[in-house]
Amino acid sequence: MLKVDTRKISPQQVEAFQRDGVICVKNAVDDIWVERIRTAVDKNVLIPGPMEEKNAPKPEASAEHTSNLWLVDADFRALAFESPLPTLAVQVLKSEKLNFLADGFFVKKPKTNARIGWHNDLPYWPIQGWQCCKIWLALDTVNQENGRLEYIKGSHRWGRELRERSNPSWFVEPEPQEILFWDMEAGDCLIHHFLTIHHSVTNISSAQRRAVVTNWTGDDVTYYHRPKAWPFKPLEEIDLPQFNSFKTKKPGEPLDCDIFPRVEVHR
Ligand SMILES: O=C(O)CCC(=O)C(=O)O
Repeated sequence: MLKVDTRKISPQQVEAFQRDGVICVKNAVDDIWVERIRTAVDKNVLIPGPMEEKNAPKPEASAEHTSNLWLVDADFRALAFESPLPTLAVQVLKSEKLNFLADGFFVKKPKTNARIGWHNDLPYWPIQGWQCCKIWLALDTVNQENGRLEYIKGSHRWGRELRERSNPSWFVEPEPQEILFWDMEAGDCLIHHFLTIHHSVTNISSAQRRAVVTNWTGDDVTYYHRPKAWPFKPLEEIDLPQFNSFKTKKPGEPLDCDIFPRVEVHR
C-alpha cells in the first residue's frame, strides 16, 4: 500500500490549493519516473488509445491528447497506482478515500498555434461533489513560450462550469493580476481543482511540450449523469470489461467500480 509522503506538500500548499484552486509542486516525481513516462507517452502518441477507434488513422494534429492508457499500458498503470501522485492527491483533497478517474497525456507540437481555451474540468466528468482534482505532470521544461497552463486564481469558488469554446456571457477574459502560472521543470506538477478555470497558451518554441495528467476524487464525490461528459461516447459502444460495473451506476452512488478504482493510501 502507498504511504503518504508529507515532505512533498506543506500544510501551506494544502491551504493554497483550497484558497486559490491550484498549486505547483516541485519535484513531485524523480527523474526515473520522468524518463519512464516520457517513453510511455512517446510510444503511445501515434497509436489510438483504448477508447479510440482501432482502425481509424490518427489525424495530424498540433496537440495530441489520449486518455485511459492505464487500461493497456503498464507504465501508465504504475503512475496511477505506484507513484507519489495519489499520495499528493489525497493530501490536497483532505480525503480518507481516493478514487482514480482516468489518466491522459497532452503533447503540444513545436511551433504550432494549438491553444487550449478557457475551461474547467468538472463539466467533462460524470460526477458531483467538491473533492476532485487533476494532477498535470510536466515531462519537459514548461514556460510561456512552449504552452504553459494559466489559471484564474480562486475561480473554483465561483461554482460555475465552463466548457471550452462555449463562450457564456458571464465569462470575461481575466485581468493579468487574476492569473496564476509557473515556470516548471520535468517532474514538477500542477494540482488544480476540477472547477478552477484554466487554459494553455500556444507552443511557439522549437521543441514539443509533453505532460501527463491523472484525475482524482475524494470522500464526497458520487456518480452524476452528465450529457456530453467522459467517456464521450454511448456506453453501448464500449466493450471494455472494466466498464461493466460503471454502466449500471445511478446518480448519488459512490464512484467505486472497475473503471474508477479505489487507491489505498495510508498516512
Ligand atoms: O496540457 C495542456 O495544454 C492543457 C491541459 C488542460 O487544459 C487540462 O488538462 O485540462
